[in-house]
Amino acid sequence: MLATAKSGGCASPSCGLSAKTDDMDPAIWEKIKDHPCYSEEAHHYFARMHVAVAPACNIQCNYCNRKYDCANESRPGVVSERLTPDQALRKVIAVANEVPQLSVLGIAGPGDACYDWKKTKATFERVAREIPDIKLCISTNGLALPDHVGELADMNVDHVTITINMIDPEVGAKIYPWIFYDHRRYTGVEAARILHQRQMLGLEMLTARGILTKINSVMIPTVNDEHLIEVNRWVKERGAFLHNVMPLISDPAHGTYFGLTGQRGPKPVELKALQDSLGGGAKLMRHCRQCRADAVGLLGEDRGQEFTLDKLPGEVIYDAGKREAYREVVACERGDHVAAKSQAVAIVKAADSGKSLLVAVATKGGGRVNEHFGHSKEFQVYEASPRGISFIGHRKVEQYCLGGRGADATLDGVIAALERIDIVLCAKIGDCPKDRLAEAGIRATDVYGYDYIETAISALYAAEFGVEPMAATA
Ligand code: CLF
Ligand code: SF4
Repeated sequence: MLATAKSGGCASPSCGLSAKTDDMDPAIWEKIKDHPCYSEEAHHYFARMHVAVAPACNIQCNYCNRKYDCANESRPGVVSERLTPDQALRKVIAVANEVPQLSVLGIAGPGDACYDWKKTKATFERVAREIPDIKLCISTNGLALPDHVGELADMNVDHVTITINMIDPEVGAKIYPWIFYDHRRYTGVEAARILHQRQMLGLEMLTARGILTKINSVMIPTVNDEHLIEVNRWVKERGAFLHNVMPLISDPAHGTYFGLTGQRGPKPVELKALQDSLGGGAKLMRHCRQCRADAVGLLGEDRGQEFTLDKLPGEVIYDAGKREAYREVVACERGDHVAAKSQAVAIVKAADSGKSLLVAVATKGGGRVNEHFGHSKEFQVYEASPRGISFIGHRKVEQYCLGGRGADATLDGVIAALERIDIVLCAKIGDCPKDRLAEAGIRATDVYGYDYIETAISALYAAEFGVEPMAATA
């Protein structure tokens, strides 16, 4: 069931261990342990789905074109179809029956989930009746949020994302040309000031009710990049649980104001530098995939096209069996993974080499090196250093090998995306791509195929810097 686990049964002494840190409140751990966005560890095991029930929006962002997904939570790309709450319920049940990893239902547009409130609420109520253990999650620009915090709490919505790009209305005026609030349209600094006040009020109300809040910020070079350090401080002071700084995606083809005026997005190295400088603020999320408003699956995979309305059965009845069985397997696998990870981190720290390694990993989930190089659509990037082993992001690529054949031009793109990576870990790689990577100064190996990612990295680090390697985890 867990494609990545090596056995079905569980006889492991570490079964039941978790990545909960000693200082984490158990109630908070309960809320995040299966949420792929709120827990980096959970994103190896659990999936989210978005239902595009909320098309209307009450503001204009300069990085958004209404024909495209909400940039609050999604990369630009048209939503395949908008759904009514009844259609959404049918889709959620169909996905829950087929995708046992499903743990979260999110509403992230394509407009604003709080502004298009009736549809958001109706969808959550229907789904919660049928699948009571699914986590409910929304994303909003915050303008209408304070009007609905009470109802969100009543519906047990434990996770809310607010996109906050500024705390200074002068900066905001460069991002938001207008808002529609209290039956009126506002523009310029006045619009940004109202939006800012409503965002802060909403955040404080959520914090007061114990609802976990994640702040998404779009990093826009020369507009709000340095300003996001201030934003980070403000949201932390108001109880934000996570801060997710995402790169602006800007392309003239998307028809957005920023795209058409040539505003560029940040380079990966600029994004990393900003994220690193936010070390002292709210906890940082680095594994966001800027998903579509109709995404389905593990973060980094999109199975949405398997579940379009025309492919859904006319009638669906929820079968809890698959999800329950999957959770039992994951509980075991995860315990093993946590134990292996802590051993791996100890080895890297003990090496005390003063060196770092940037490692790109081909994985299809489960926290293991378990994807072929040529089948990867993204690589997860880890840094091993005297501080331990950290997940620092991902690199999206075009799949190099299709139907058993690899295309040279695609491989060029993959190699370019792996710039500055020291070593690629994968389950299988052929001589041709390996040699081409080597020409670009990037090593690649499949020696650690199917090991836990951290176990593989620690063994690699040990081999690289002359310390005793740990045994591979079975
Ligand atoms: Fe969706 Fe957002 Fe909930 Fe996650 S996504 S509404 S918190 S369930 Fe996650 Fe996607 Fe990033 Fe959003 S990876 S864009 S942070
Ligand atoms: Fe677009 Fe979302 Fe901004 Fe509304 S809040 S304008 S839908 S990015």
